[in-house]
Amino acid sequence: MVERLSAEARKQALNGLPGWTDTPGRDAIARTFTFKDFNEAFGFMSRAALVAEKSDHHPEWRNVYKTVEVVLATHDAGGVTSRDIDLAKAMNAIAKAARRGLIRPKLSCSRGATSPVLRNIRRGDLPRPPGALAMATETYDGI
Ligand code: H2B
Repeated sequence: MVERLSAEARKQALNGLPGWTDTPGRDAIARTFTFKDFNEAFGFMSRAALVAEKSDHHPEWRNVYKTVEVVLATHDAGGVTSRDIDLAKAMNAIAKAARRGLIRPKLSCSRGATSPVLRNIRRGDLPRPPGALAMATETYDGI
């Protein structure tokens, strides 16, 4: 099991992590990311989610429009460990790429406009068998 960092080691690690701070009243670190719009924020979250799942280390986070508030702690250890520092570093790198427009959901369109892809999809183009939504929900519940 991975060990909690000492106060000194955590301080040192935070020095190399722009934007991240201690969380008052809790052994955890936090950062609020702000992006250009929802698309950019969600692109960041999608990519970060893949890293989190792959490393079996998951963030506590909250998204409102273009901001993503992240708190990292290792629940099994009851505090901040090297796993949180690694994920924080990855998130900073992903946020940089997202801001440079390198990570965006594919079907993006500016607010109020319709993308060429969506404009060309007509009612009835997409197959929608009866019960498709229920089936999708069941699949997700099963994961
Ligand atoms: N994420 C975080 N942040 N802390 C953990 O202790 C943790 C986790 N534990 N993701 C993992 C999952 C554990 O529950 C599974 C069983 O490996």
